[in-house]
Amino acid sequence: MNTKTWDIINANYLASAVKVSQYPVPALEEIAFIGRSNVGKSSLINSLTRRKGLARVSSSPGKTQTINFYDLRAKCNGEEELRKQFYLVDLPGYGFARTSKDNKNQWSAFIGKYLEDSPKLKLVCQLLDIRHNLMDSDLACYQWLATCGIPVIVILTKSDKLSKSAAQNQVNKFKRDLGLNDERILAYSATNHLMRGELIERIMQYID
Ligand SMILES: Nc1nc2c(ncn2[C@@H]2O[C@H](COP(=O)(O)OP(=O)(O)O)[C@@H](O)[C@H]2O)c(=O)[nH]1
Ligand SMILES: [Mg+2]
Repeated sequence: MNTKTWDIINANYLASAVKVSQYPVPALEEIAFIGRSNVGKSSLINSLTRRKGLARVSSSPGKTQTINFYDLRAKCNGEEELRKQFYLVDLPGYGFARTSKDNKNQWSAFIGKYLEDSPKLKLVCQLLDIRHNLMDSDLACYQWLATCGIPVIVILTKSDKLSKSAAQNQVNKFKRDLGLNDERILAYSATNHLMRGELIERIMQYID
């Protein structure tokens, strides 16, 4: 048996930043998570790291306006020698209801600066609620990341809220709307964690 199986064995909150000088040192490779407020980003981070209280789960959207860095360690097939360390980066949510145009511009400038100043960013996971339709701001965000030349994986969250067939229909719809192949999309539930292993494998492909 020589199939590689990765697991995340350690996760710690490192820092919250609003400017480059507050980013953690040393710069490690990064995987970032982005999505609309309330999409389930904190829940996904907690599920992925198996740390219930690592990222704050909130029912009042739009609170996180900092870039949060977590230090992650992964191990392959339980072997000591096959270990990787990288940062998981939690980006502030976009598109919440009462956002003014100024706020939107601020958000793009803030995230844009992060993308520019992060040469070690390897992958962005864009989260979309599996029950919803693609909104203009989702598409704009996806296209913007693509223009920046950053690999993007789309994670459809809260898949437990739909039946299996309804969930598959939504996967197909988002695939069509965004022009994605199967490697670029995944339905996830932070409630049952079923696709946790699969998501970790996909993420680890981007870490050297
Ligand atoms: N059923 C279900 N609810 C979820 C899931 N992920 C998040 N939620 C709920 O959605 C709400 C927002 O989640 P949160 O992680 O705070 O979203 P964030 O604002 O994107 O960080 C909370 O009430 C969560 O309990 C999921 O996979 N399944
Ligand atoms: Mg959150």
